Amino acid sequence: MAETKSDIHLYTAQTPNGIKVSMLLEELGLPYKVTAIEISKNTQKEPWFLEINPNGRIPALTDTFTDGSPIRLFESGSIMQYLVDRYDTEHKVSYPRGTREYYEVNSWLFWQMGGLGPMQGQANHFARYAPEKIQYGIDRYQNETRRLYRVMDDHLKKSKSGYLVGDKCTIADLACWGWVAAGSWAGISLDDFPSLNAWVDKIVSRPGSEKGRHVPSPHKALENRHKTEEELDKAAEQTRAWIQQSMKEDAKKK
Ligand SMILES: N[C@@H](CCC(=O)N[C@@H](CS)C(=O)NCC(=O)O)C(=O)O
Repeated sequence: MAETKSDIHLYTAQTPNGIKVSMLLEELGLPYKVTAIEISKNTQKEPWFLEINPNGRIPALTDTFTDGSPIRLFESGSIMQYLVDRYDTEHKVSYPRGTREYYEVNSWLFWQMGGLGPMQGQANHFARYAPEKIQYGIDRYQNETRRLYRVMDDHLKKSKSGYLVGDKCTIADLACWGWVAAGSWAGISLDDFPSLNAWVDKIVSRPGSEKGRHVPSPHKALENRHKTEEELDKAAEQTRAWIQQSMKEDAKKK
């Protein structure tokens, strides 16, 4: 794609899916505008937002496309692919299309989008947001998330660079990072996954990722590692109330 003047506008919130995109934008050193979406106020369900993302979830991104007209993007993985395709011409955090590494990055990116994110999201739901503790749901999703962490840990153990693909940090690492960093929120400790633990620190030590993780507000997930289950449950109270309310409203819609 031809390089044209960028006009990137990110609609986001402080969540694992949101910070993927701001971490990438900072890694690429791209200028961008940010609108913080208050998901607890359902701003993501307002008509103007649905025009950008019909699915009513963050992150979403708009830009001026190469043909000069607006483009609207949703789904964090697709946003990341767009940004590197169009702007990472020096392949700072991507590999050239058609190379072996390009497809390996895709494998991990899809693994995150189809596995890690949804499974850990459900672990969060059953462990923190369900109105009652349903042990079957908690076990099912925590065990599945733990299995996915083990897959990643085993892979990283063998990686010479300490990154998921090849010799550099890529969008595969950036897509997974916010989720793994928030493991304790889902009730999963990284103590059993030494390579994964080291990888979490390795990504934070990158100035771009470090800056991007604090968009649109400070990232606090790493601090949760030192909190007790009771403290985490207490911290989930407000979100739990919003999620329950939001689910009721969705269920009423035909
Ligand atoms: N697969 C989507 C998931 C997006 C998503 O679930 N976003 C959450 C925050 S992490 C959200 O907007 N939740 C608000 C809601 O469900 O209304 C992506 O990767 O972009």
